Amino acid sequence: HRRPRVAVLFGGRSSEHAVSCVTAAGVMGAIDKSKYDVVPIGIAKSGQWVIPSADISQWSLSASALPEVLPSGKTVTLAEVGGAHQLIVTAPNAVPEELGSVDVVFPLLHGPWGEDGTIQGLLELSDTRYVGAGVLASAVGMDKHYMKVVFEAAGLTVGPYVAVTDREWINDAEAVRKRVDRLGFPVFVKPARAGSSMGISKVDSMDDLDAAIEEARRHDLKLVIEAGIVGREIECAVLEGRGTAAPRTSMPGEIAVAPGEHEFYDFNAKYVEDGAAALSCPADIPDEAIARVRELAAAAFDAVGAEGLSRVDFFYTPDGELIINEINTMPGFTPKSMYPQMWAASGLGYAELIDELIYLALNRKTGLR
Ligand code: G1L
Repeated sequence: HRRPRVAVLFGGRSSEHAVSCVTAAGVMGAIDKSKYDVVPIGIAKSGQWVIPSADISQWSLSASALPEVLPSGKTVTLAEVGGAHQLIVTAPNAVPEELGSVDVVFPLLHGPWGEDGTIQGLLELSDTRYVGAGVLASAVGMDKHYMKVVFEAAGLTVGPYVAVTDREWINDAEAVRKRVDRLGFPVFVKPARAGSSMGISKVDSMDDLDAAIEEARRHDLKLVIEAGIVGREIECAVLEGRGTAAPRTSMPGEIAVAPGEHEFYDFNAKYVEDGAAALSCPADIPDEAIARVRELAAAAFDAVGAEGLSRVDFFYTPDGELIINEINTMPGFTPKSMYPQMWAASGLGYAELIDELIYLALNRKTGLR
């Protein structure tokens, strides 16, 4: 009875390569190695798949020393061996060696080519189990426009927004400006599909709209422009239930951004300046609001058809309304990140969380959807 083999897939071609490496180091450090046979698989910024040294100290770098995956000279491919798809490692000038069949993949990849469902599709095609959301939920979770469409259809309250396609902006920018004007200012201009907070700006007047749109368009030609919402930022961690049990929800947390520190909770606040944005969990809100956040978070998880885990973010307005901001099917996942911290505050530690995610992936019913 061999130990399940867990491949930790990390790095990638996105701007969040470094975040992924740091996260993989966290997971590699906490995963139970007496229970699992753990294989790290890196994707270099060039796109080449590499097997890094298993010594995580080599690639567990601080966020300021942005790492590249260390090439080992081996490349990894998905290939068919004896009728089954397997991950194959090839050393230069050598006969391809089987990495062995992998029982489950931990896909720690962000942004386009990672959390948009493409890696999940590759794993589906190769009949490989993986942790977390499937193709559709990953794609919906990546697209701030379709995410809102799905939330609205499920009866969740989303804030006022407009979606802007490349075609609309190029053909009739004035019509776009008019639609945005109806939202009132400030607005937040966001690429519809981009990792974390890339390309987002807060716009206080029409004078600054075009520049913000052009900035966001560097990341994605489809945009979402949202009305600014006055409210506290409340988040909730959701974990798929075992078997046919309902999704489990953590105690909600609140993002307390130090006044004047950040106009909004941006990439640096999340990943670099570790601590400029602090989580307070459980959030200091009334019990009935806590209960409602947890219900809505589970409803959002089900609305997009998520699996494994998701972090769901809300605005809690001064009149007690809960407006859903977004679902993140691949939340920050270092031991210090909000998702693991909310579970830690709810009694489930980082190592146990990883173990539970692997359990859910290994026991997922596959083949029928
Ligand atoms: F595999 C999980 F559990 F589904 C998973 C996958 C990806 C959890 C968390 C993440 N998060 C990330 O990959 C990232 C936010 C660190 C981007 Cl690199």
